[in-house]
Amino acid sequence: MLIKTARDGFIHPISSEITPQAVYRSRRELLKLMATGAAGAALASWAGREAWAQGQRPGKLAELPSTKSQVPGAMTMEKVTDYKDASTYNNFYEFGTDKDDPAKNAKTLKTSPWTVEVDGMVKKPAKFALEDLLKLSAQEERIYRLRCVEGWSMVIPWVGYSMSKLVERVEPLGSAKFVEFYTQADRATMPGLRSSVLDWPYVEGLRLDEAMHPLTLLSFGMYGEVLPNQNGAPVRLVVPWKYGFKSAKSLVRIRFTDQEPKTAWNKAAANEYGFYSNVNPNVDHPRWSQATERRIGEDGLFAKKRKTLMFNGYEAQVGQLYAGMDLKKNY
Ligand SMILES: Nc1nc2c(c(=O)[nH]1)N[C@H]1C(S)=C(S)[C@@H](COP(=O)(O)O)O[C@H]1N2
Ligand SMILES: [Mo]
Repeated sequence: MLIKTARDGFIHPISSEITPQAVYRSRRELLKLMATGAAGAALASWAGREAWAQGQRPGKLAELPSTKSQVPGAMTMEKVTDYKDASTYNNFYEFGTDKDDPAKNAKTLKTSPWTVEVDGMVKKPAKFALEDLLKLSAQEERIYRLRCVEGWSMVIPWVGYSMSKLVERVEPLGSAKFVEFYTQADRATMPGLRSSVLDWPYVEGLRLDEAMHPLTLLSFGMYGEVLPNQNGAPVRLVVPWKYGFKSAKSLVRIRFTDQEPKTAWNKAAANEYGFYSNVNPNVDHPRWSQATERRIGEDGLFAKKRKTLMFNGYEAQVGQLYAGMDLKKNY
């Protein structure tokens, strides 16, 4: 659903996921829930993994072989979201603002030939053909949670390699402090560009140390196959400890800079979407709580909302990046 804010006429999504402030359960009840939830989730996880790990790829797109990642924190044991859900419930505003728009409309995205330009404050700027980018480092499988700022989450087996591999290749200058990610903006094939809901192209950014973190994934596939168009083909970012919108889809340019990038969502509503956008249950969005989330696929009548975890559960791996920072200010 979309609403127009009176303040500035921008249109912002109001998802049906968003509920008033969570009502907290008693500590005892919570512990009980966690105990049963953990046991159930572990069993379901094995069932879910088995299904597609035993060669039962979705079978829709080209296979993208990979080996299991050894990066700490890269393989959550949680139940994998069904491919059907992961490929039909999407945010990709270039193809419309409804969750089912990208799956319906992204067929027009032309993913070949594709090049990614890497420039700015680097010793070795380069234009990579997709084929070369694919081979730059070994493809790994990573099972990451991805949580949308709207309050839903999924668990997806991505295929790709650490963004740091690409960063090392182009050799950033000492002056580079940030990385800016530009995505495809083609009016001929992306009907969503007719709307001024965002300032196109969709731009995202990371601090250089965030981009270098081993969990930051340059992704070319999911569920053992190349990315479906609606999930950001042919190459996207996946930053699992940040809200979903930081994971820019269909990348065409990566630029190193000494200035904090002006990102698409920050430009649209600076008080709602900050540069950092780390998943944080203690810092509410100005219009809704971020304390809980709904896991896509768990929508039965009795499905309980899950507690959102600090840094989306990746605190042990990434907490250090933000030591000493006020995360309420740097939202
Ligand atoms: N280019 C582009 N990238 C984007 C978006 C977008 O609208 N355009 N939406 C973001 C948001 S809000 C989310 S939650 C994730 C969704 O990724 P998924 O559809 O693969 O789950 O993509 C992010 N990347
Ligand atoms: Mo999102």
